Amino acid sequence: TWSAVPAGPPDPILGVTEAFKADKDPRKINLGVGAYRDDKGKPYVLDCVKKAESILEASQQDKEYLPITGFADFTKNAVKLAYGADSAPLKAGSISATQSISGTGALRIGAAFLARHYPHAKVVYLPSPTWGNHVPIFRDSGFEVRNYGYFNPTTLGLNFEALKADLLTKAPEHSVVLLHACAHNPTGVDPTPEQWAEISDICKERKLFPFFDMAYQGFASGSTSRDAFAVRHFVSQGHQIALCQSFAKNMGLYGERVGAFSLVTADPEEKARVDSQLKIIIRPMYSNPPAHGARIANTILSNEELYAQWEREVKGMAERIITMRDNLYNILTNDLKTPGEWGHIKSQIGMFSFTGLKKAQTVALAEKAHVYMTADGRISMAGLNASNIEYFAESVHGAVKG
Ligand code: PLP
Ligand code: TYF
Repeated sequence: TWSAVPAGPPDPILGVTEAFKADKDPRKINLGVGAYRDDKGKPYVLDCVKKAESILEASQQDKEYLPITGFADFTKNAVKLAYGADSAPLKAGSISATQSISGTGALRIGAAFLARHYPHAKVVYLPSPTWGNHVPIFRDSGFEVRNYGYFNPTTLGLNFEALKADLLTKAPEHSVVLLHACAHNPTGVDPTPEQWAEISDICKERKLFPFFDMAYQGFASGSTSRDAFAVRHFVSQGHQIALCQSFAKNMGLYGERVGAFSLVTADPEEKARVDSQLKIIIRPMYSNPPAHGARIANTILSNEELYAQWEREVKGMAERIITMRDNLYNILTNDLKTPGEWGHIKSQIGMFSFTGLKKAQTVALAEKAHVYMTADGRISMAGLNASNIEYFAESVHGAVKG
């Protein structure tokens, strides 16, 4: 029956972990997948998460199904975290929201909702480059996928002129524009607040639909409200955005699959109609989402003490990553005098650095130095720590000198 099924390629990001696992060298380093590691290189369960779990354990929850759109208290608090307690549509009761299977599931629900109900051509503009999974998510949902200029490989910074030109002159009116709310994956390059304001104006002028993917709130700057700037600015300008949230990175709840999808609507009556259609989209997909992770996240979001502790812990993760950026820059530039300009390692934001290493160099690093990263030269900064950063920098030095 399946004799005509062709073998597919491995996932470009998760395939790196497979190659890393197969490597037996004790010096090996995995900087592929974007998952936080502590300063010992170990996965990190936040203390606020452990406390929330013991509160839940003591409260003896049953295992009943959640409603189709999930745990309502959780989505309410997730939306408040993103839009801000003062958000006008939040206060007006016009934000439609549902729990989702983390950020990926939020994107899938959003794309499916737009594919069915957005009353214009299904064309989405993704930044070039973007998170690899964005392309199949939108394509599998029936969208035509196009790109807008984002990264300048020469400056290793934002190509704002190309971004503006593409949104102003190339994207047809009513195109959907995917925006990384903060900590752009894979480049680590974000627009400035002034540039965000311009992008918001362009979207308004060109009637583009802003679709935000926020997978790293708190991770970019260490402050959840600063990282929500773009989302809140667009909403303050009257944009009726779509928003995907993930609690994988900022609460370290990766495998628990905790997220939310929301849409700003015109008023509570429109919201109620959108709510009903979100249920109709989700019911045949997976009926209802898992409960445990959303209960953990809501326990933290709704408890003042745990919330304050969470903010400190997110900040701690963000700061450790920033320290690794400084250290890596210093070792390459000052100690090893590695050829090239490495300032971008410090200026880039969030989980990743887009090193500028070429594909051949990444292959050589894996084969000769047992150092693994994605082929586009992206490294997960969280994979670095005091024990491996010098070996990593020396390996990069070797790869650059050839
Ligand atoms: N969007 C972006 C840009 C991401 O980097 C990620 C995770 O790496 C996600 C969405 C979704 O991840 P998850 O489904 O684990 O929440
Ligand atoms: O490192 C990245 O960019 C992500 C990480 O189910 C990831 O691809 C891994 C697994 C997953 C979602 C995101």
